[in-house]
Amino acid sequence: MFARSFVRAARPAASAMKARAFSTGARAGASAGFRSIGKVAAVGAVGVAAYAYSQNTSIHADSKSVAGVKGTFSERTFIAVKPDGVQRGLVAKIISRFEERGYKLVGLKAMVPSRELAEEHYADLKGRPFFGGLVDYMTNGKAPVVAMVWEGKDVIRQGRAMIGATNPLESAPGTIRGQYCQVVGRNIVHGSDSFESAEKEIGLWFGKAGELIDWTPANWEWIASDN
Ligand code: DAT
Ligand code: MG
Repeated sequence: MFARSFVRAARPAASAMKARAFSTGARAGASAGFRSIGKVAAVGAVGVAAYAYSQNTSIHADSKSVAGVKGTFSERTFIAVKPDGVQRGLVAKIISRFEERGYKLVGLKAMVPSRELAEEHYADLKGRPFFGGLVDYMTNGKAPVVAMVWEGKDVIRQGRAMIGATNPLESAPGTIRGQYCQVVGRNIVHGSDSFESAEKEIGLWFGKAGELIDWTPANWEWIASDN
């Protein structure tokens, strides 16, 4: 209990954190912590969980980005089921892809974003002819956006691969868009395209303290241990 409330208290608002760079020491420390989880497996499940939890808490230190540490198990990405995906009842299927891959859900909420949030989220597309329509469809309230943060090894790049190409007609079969979509304007899901985008997007959508939950899956060593 104490550890949990300590984490909450120690975690600054995401918007404040996103501008901060990590120190090399913090980066190395966090990644070393996750790598060594396998070494303590012999201590027993309780010991592993306690050890992993204490390591997880360290990734929320003031020196750390909301997108975790790039290239480690703490890397995080922002994934969103857009209103068309929610209307079509595909939320569970999209969550399952990430869950079954062994990625960890650390943030989840349904919301109708403000125009301001949607415009900032898609700021790189401002000036494109479809920008107004894109913002309208994301914000009109005909269905919410289901916003998520997923955590795990290489999750930003892997998330993009799992989602597929922007234009569903070019998305590989078996990707989310390649399986469920036909049109670029209704491609049902968003995923951060880089570490910098993940930092920005997680900060935008999960900017309040306490919105991201740190936890350790009970089967963690079966997903993350190496030989
Ligand atoms: P992605 O969502 O794969 O990162 P993006 O960042 O280029 O792709 O564009 C964001 C969203 O904007 C995209 O998922 C759907 C919409 N969009 C992109 N290009 C479009 C186009 N030519 N016409 C209509 N909507 C488009
Ligand atoms: Mg994009």
